[in-house]
Amino acid sequence: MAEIGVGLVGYKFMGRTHSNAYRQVGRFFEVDPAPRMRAVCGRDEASVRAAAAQLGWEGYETDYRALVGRDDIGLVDVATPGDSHREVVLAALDAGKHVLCEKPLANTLAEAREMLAAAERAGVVAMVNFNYRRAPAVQLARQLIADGLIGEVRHWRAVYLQDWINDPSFPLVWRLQKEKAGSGALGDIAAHIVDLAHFLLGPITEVVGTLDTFIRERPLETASAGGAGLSAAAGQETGQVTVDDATSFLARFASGATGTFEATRLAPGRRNHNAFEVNGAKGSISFDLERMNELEVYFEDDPAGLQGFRTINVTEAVHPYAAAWWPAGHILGYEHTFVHAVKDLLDGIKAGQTPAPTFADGFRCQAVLDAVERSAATRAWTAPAGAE
Ligand code: SOE
Repeated sequence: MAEIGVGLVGYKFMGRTHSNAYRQVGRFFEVDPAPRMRAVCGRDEASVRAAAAQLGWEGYETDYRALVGRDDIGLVDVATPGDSHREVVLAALDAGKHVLCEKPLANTLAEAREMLAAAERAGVVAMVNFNYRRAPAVQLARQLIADGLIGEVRHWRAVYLQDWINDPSFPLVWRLQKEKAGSGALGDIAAHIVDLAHFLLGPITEVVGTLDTFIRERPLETASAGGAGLSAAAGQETGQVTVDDATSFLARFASGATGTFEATRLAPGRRNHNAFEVNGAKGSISFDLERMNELEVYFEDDPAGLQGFRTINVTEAVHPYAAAWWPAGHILGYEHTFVHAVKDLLDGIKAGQTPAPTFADGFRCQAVLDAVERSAATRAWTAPAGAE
């Protein structure tokens, strides 16, 4: 069996989900090449050494340039904050490596355009990890829509609601700083529902939206506060939040459908509520990530008196990815979406064809985010820019 050396840049939340995916994928799927977990990379040597041992990497690097230069690494996985996606991805592409880059592709449209052009020149596999496409229920939703089971699609309605920064004493972490994160809820979680909209309904042609920041000042993050999520010490220095807490926008699709999007990280009780509903002429489909194994469907053609939303438990062997895991009803979780993404990535490397979402898909998402930002400033309907 062929192997491909993997180098992972970043070892926090996304680094852990990706590491788990590389460890698990060959145990549940036929993969060729199989991933060889060569090295994880991070600037702090003590932390990245510990992460390598904990997450199953053979070694570690403290400079991404050393990682991308290694002959025993053929795939570079970028799981860092958005402000380093461009430099690491360009270095990996320049070294002729295949690339998996976490979402969103970049912090700005200009960066995304440059990364897309570099990927096209490099002629390698270059994929963006919008992992929710690979929930079996989302894959089933796409099949139902593509097969015409709900007829002409008229409405897309999606929310992505979290509450992890609702406490004003939550410190000013990197996701709340524009120079590191690029944007707030817009690029972090609205990006997911934009990508899902593209996946299920196709291109978005114009948007009009708002961006709001409710908590504008937060305590600086210090070691004494125990890190992110713990109340800062009294009298601690504060800093300005420079990104949006929330965004809402309307969209028109090339298909003629209309869409509404809302994303916020200040919705108390909503831990990771990524949900969408699609209404067609002959039926509706509804998905909620917090009930990831279920898909709610409604078909107009059901017999009168028996019409109503029904819940499909998307764990049958006939459902996407499900046969690799457990018997029907033994449900999957968030981490399995990353295993599915890595499985498809490895298949793509074998075939010499980048699986969706490609960098072009990542650029298309970034263009919608950019259009929302511009429309929030002008209060006007705004078309996403093209790649040229
Ligand atoms: C934080 O909002 C976050 O970790 C996102 O960055 C991820 O993309 C999402 O899957 C879970 O929430």
